[in-house]
Amino acid sequence: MTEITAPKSAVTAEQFADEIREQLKYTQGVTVEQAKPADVYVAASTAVRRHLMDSWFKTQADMVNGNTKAVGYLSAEFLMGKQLRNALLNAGLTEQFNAAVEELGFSVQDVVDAEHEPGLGNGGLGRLAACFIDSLASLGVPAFGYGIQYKYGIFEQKFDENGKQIETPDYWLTNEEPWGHIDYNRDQKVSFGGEVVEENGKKVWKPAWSVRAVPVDYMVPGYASGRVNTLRLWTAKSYDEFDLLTFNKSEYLDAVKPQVEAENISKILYPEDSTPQGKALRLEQQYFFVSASIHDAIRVFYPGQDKPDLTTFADKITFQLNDTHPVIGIPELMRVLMDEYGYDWDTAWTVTNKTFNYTCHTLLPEALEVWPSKLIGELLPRHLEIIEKIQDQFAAELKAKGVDEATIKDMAIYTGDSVRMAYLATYGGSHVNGVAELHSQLLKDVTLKNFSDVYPDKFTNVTNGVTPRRFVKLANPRLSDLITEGLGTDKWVSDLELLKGLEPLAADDEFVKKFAAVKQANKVDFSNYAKREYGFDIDPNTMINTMVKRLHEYKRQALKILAVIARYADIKSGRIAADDVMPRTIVFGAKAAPGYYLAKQTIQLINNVARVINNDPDVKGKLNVYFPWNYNVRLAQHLIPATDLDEQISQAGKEASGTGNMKFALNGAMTVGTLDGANVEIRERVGAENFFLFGMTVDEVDALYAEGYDPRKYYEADPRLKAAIDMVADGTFSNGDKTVYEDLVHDWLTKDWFMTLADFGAYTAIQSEIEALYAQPLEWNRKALINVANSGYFSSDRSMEDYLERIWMTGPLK
Ligand code: GLG
Repeated sequence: MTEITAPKSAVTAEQFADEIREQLKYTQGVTVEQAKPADVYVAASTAVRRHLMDSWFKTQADMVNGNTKAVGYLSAEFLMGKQLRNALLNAGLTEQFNAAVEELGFSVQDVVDAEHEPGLGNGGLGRLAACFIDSLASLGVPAFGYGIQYKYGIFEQKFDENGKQIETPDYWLTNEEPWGHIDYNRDQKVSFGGEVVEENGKKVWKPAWSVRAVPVDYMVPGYASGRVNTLRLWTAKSYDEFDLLTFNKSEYLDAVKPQVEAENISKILYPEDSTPQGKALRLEQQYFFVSASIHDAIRVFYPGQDKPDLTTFADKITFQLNDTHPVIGIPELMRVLMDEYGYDWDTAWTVTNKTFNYTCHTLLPEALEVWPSKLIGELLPRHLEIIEKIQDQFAAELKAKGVDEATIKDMAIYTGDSVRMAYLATYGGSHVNGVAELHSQLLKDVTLKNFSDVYPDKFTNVTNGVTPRRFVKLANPRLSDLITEGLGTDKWVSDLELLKGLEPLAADDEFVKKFAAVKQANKVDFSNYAKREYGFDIDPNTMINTMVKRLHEYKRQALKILAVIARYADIKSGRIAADDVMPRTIVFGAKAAPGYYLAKQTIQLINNVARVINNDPDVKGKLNVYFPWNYNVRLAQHLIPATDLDEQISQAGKEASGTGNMKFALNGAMTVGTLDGANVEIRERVGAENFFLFGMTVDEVDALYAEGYDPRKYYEADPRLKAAIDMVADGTFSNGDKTVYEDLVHDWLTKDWFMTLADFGAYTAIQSEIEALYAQPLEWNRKALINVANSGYFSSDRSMEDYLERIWMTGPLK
């Protein structure tokens, strides 16, 4: 007997069809006959939302009336992915929806496809935020996600005829968007600029301009918890929409200028910040959403109170700073407490310090934000004063602790010229955490060493996780059914450690064969999807070998493509007979930051390697490379379940955690990877014999830097590496034009900052191990199944439990 615990609504398919009809008729004003799939999508989404409404109200009421501290997750990014399927799952309406849509004469696929994915994030950090709020709702923990409803999210990526990345705006809000509810009546005023004056011995900020922050609320339904939390994304509006006087002088564009300026704040995710205007806009965005969120929390938790007792604020809500973007919240809460509510400095500091915690997501020093003081002074003069005072207090505290002058200077939050947001966050909040064990250790040993020496108790680790709802249950229904069959229960969806129960089944050949059949069917599905969406002809009978993540030098897509080229050269030169080659399809997915030259060159190279190889009859069916453009959550959900081999090949000590690695392991892919980020913990859990490890360790990397790294040495010493780089240089992948990849080749041979060349030998050596195992499907799948069985730890539910226990000190609603 299989135990089924998934949510299931009592509503029948017929009733749900009626609800859709009613929405179509009374809200959207179309008949079923006139309706397009996009209309049905809106109607069905609205209908599901209605089913979640009571739980949403109850969760909010229990949160405010109960005594459970809430979590406010402050994040510049929430990379949510599509909403409809997830909402249906949590409302227990999936089957009813499928049947109802067909009854209405539509294809489920068409209706689901009508949803445009909100791309309100870049990559790992934004997707992590989305997983976390899903888990908090599923655990029944009261929480808000607070961020920005960007009008344009991450750019839509296309490739031109030369394989270059083209960025186009992502108009995700052009059609009706049924999930976000804009609430004009709960707006907040956010001010900028101006000056600080003294009035009756008190500092008073006289801002020069203000924007109206209007919340757009997204429901965050929990799985089987009966709870629905809120993702509150702020949109910027102007107080003076339109200047009639100016307009009547026929200065039409000037008449809407204030509106345009205000709305720019929530216009786009990460505006280009190489110009001073761009920098200012980013800081405006950060302050905008953080200030609105702090005031919102006061409104929510002290309803109707003119003189709330904000000394209890940290008992009502704890704010998690997702990276440095929201760190301006620290001086903002100080300002609110002192200037708006009249508390003294010390009281304000105690409350602020207790309220905030900081998660660092990087080890690259350039990714820790530093703002010019001048800019802060212009936009937020009162905050700069507060930061200066925080610095004075901090320096005095360090001195009292016996820290020497030079170290105090090193640790400065405010240096005179600039403000280091990571330092402000570390000092201003109660806890700092890294996102995987290795990363947290390196934060303590290197990046924030001085801080960890003085404040060791602040530092902790929480290893990242991913939500099993979206990334297994929704993305991989076949595997989900097999897991449920194997475990005799579907409880694993909310208690992922139960996957451990699959481990004995790895010894059962029949079960392993079923597992292999699931993978094969997923590969066929993906092949069809890739054909439909991209026109690719992917052979599902080849190994699907995937590398998907942002394009960055440290992640080393270059290592992968050089290995592909070397293999191509092997076949072309006859070093390996084509018949001896194990057929592989390599799939890349990656966006490069628009201003990141070498990353864009790498994209162009991958596309052109794909073009040359895929059109070469000598390697046909043996080696294929595909690069579906615009990698996003949707594509991830199709590709991850179909992948045999996943690449996590960053230089050791550079990838803070990685979360793709977790999604692949959970979906039964094998990983080839370095000892970096969460790879370390994945390997520990699944067993060294079930993970393809290669490459230098952090210590080896450091030693090589210290000794003086010369990439050319590796080029000269390894004929296969040399052949591959020479092919890039000689125009093989640029129609004979040797200039196209000149800069890339030059960088590899002279700098190679992330030691791609040094790891090339180890990386290509492990390929024979990989291919030997893949040639034994039963053994491969046995190991892949063991990966699934031991990846339960990487549920974001577990991450949330760790945060609750180590940092937030709160729990589920009673
Ligand atoms: C990061 C890191 C990733 C990490 C993710 C979530 O680069 O290694 O998995 O955050 O913590 N800046 C990022 O996107």
